[in-house]
Amino acid sequence: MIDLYFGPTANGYRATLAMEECGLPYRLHKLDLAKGESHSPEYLKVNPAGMIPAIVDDDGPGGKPFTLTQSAAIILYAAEKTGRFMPMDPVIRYVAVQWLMQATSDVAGTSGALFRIDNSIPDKTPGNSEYFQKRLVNFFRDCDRQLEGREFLAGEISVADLMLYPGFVARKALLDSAGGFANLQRWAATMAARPAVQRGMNPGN
Ligand SMILES: N[C@@H](CCC(=O)N[C@@H](CS)C(=O)NCC(=O)O)C(=O)O
Repeated sequence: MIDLYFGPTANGYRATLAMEECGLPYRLHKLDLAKGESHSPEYLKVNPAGMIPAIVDDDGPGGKPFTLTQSAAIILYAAEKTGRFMPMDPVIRYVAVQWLMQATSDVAGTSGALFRIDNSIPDKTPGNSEYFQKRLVNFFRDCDRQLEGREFLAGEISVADLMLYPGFVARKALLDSAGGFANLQRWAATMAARPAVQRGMNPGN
């Protein structure tokens, strides 16, 4: 059984999506990030960085308990543990890895920076939020281009789609107002129709 430490953010949903899509049984531990629960002494024993998501698999590699953090690492772990979402063809596999990295470093990294600028940073310099919004929209345009003529980022569904989808949902309003994104919107509708995605985006219900 996997213990999953979660908060209702894109990174949290990436982990629940991975568990649901891979069919891995898990116990959900909801942390209230606003109350600082990810910095409690008990949780810091799980992830000393004080962030969600994290998993503790009591049947990890070699049958031993294993703790893992970072949403992309959790997606890869779930995929490899179950033999799903990592395409077998070496070319398709590395296309999936490329778009997993794009969703992680470009999309999630910029979305996280934008969240900090809008909500946390004490210096409210005008133009900073718009700068990161434009940058984020451009990264989503790269995804939209990749999805032209493809059902999923690597052609077949993969770890890359699991990483990108919660980021898309979190920034849907921004993308709707920017306009365009026909391929990305069609892909998102396909993802949203998957029962495991629906469970992953609404965990514990
Ligand atoms: N790169 C990490 C980012 C994790 C992260 O930023 N977690 C946030 C919520 S989305 C968090 O736990 N923040 C609590 C804090 O910083 O106090 C991942 O992909 O898992």
